[in-house]
Amino acid sequence: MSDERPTGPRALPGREGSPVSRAGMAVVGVVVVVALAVTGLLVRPALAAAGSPAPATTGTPSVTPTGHTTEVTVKVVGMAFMPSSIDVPAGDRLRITLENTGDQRHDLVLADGATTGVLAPGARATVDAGVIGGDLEGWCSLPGHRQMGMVIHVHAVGATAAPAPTPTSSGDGMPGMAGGAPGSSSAPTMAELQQEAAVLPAYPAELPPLEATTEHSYTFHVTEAPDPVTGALTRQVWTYNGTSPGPILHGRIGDTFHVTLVNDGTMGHSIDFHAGELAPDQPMRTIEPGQSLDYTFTASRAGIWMYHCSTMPMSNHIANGMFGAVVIEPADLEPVERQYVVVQSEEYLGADGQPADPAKIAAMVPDVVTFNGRAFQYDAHHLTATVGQRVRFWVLDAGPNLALSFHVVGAQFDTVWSEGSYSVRDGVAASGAASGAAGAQVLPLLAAQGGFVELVPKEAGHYAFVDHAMSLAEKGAHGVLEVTP
Ligand SMILES: [Cu+2]
Repeated sequence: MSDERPTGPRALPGREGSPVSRAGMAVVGVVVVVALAVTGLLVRPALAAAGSPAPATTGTPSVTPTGHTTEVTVKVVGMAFMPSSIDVPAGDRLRITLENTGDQRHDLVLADGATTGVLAPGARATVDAGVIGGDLEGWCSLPGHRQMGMVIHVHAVGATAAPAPTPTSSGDGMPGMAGGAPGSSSAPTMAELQQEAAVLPAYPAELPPLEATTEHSYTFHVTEAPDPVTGALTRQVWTYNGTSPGPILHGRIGDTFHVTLVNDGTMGHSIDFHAGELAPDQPMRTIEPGQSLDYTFTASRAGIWMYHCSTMPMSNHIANGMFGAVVIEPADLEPVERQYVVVQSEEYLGADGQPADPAKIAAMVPDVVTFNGRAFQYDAHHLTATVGQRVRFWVLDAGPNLALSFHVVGAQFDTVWSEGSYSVRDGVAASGAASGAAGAQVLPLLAAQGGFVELVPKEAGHYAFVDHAMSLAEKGAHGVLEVTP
């Protein structure tokens, strides 16, 4: 044979390759020859004239079409394409069939714009990459999937010119990535965030009252909808029941919670309650749009427990708003006059109207940091107490990434409870310091940690509560407790 070029996909070491067939497309070949004779240029116009909807020839515009087609089947394994690298003889037409063997929706988008469209689990579709004249990149365009490694590389074997440049995007910087990622927005100013917080209602920070029952039933509807960040910028927020954080649940040790999760979104979602102990396989599984699942757990330990979407990439689903808190009181907790819930989270702004920028999430440098889902909202809408009242703040760090150093300006905490135990209670240190002389200035929390603090303001005034990682407070993790006489 005169043709000794490699024709198949290049399987990764130790991994199974995909079936390849080489179709001798005589008809196409004839069309190509005619096209070259007429135009002296490329195959694409002629193919389009012949009725092919395929995209433009990729890479260098000087390849000679072979008239052959390389066909490759690509599967989904975890958050990767398999194979992730395909060798194609330069000049061959490439057709990639994507079989979505994953557990959530995926697609394959090529750098020239050709796409399979979004495929549900179990579905398959074929994308025509056109005649391959140079190397070509492809990726899954669902939010964060490309950054997780869902990238495919097409190598044009025998191409003489340099590979065609692929566009890059702002905020890019992931290895193996180039082009196609969503754009991003620059960080809003403090004034812009404060102005928006003032015109929007605040998320209710009061801890919902305990119910008489020990059995609690909820339905959580997943939504995906735009939410204003500033007067000129919106982001897409993914929620449980339309708010981020989702509903704050409140119960006692031994209570049972029944949650029906309904996915009203456009992609796979799920939920993971830290407040329960169970095998995650079924209740935490990802469900398709239109599907629902039942999740029942019994709260056997006290705490302010995070819940969140656990669909990959979790960093993106949490950063896009899918988190909330379950407050389970310690058995001997005393009543207080005021109880507030503060959940910190980070925003990594994508393009206007779009979900978070995955590259910013990976870099862990947020544009905005919020208490209860909106920057500075309790500066515009104060939390309140009166002098001498005992105020309990339940605090959760939803992340997805950064720590929280919760502090109330002008106050000291005489009670600090975190992750299962008191370090200080009514001014007595757990370590046995002198009665009434112990206190704390911050409640330190890593991502997903929670606890509560108590303070008794002695004077009227405006007590700012902040993340004492001050750059994060300046990005929005800041509010005011207004104490009146
Ligand atoms: Cu989700």
